[in-house]
Amino acid sequence: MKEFAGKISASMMCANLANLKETIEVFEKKKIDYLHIDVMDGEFVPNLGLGIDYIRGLREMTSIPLDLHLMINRPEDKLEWLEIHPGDMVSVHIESTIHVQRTLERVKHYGCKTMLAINPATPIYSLEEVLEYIDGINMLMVNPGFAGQKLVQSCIKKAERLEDFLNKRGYSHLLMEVDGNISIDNAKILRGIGADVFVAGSSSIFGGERDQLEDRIDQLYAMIR
Ligand code: S6P
Ligand code: MG
Repeated sequence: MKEFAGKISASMMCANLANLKETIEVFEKKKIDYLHIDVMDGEFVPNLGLGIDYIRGLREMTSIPLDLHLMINRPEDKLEWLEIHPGDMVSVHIESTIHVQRTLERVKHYGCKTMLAINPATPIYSLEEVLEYIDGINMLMVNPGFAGQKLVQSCIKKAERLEDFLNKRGYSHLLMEVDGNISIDNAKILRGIGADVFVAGSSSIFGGERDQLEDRIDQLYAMIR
């Protein structure tokens, strides 16, 4: 178990646009740590997702930092479109570019947290040569592209192996973010393993009626702190 409090990154692709402002007000009241923005290009994943104008609009509504999850090919060419802030977190996928180390250096240049995302089938040993360039790993617990999927069961054991891998190499300080089907139960298991940042979507905070949002946030925080 980590010594610091687990963080919630609220998955904005699960938020209803019709009442976005109220949702953000609840997030501010509850001190949600990050807004998770799934940026998708229809190439790296079979879906299109939250883009530049949406990000700009959110920045006008709130100063909650963004957790930009880039599910796009060749992210290194598109970073400057995103107007990244120093307090943000940015995940690039190891599978999305040939030039992973170069891309991580470019992300770091913005002063944000530099995260490397890995798909369920990507082996942990592929992180070996880039540990010194990152602030954390975003472990996909589903094959990315869609909300509402079921966790790939082998990813729980993989999270255990990742924690062990980092500890053995002296990198236990790196953040472990978990993304996909993070229900209250899965959050509890993953917190026990050592996860730090929990992407909260339809499996947790957005799973019920609108008036349950605050309660659901409280339940999730209770599980990860
Ligand atoms: C998946 C994406 C995620 C989803 C999240 C939604 O492609 O990277 O960030 O937004 O999985 O949450 P849930 O609880 O519906 O899986
Ligand atoms: Mg995501």
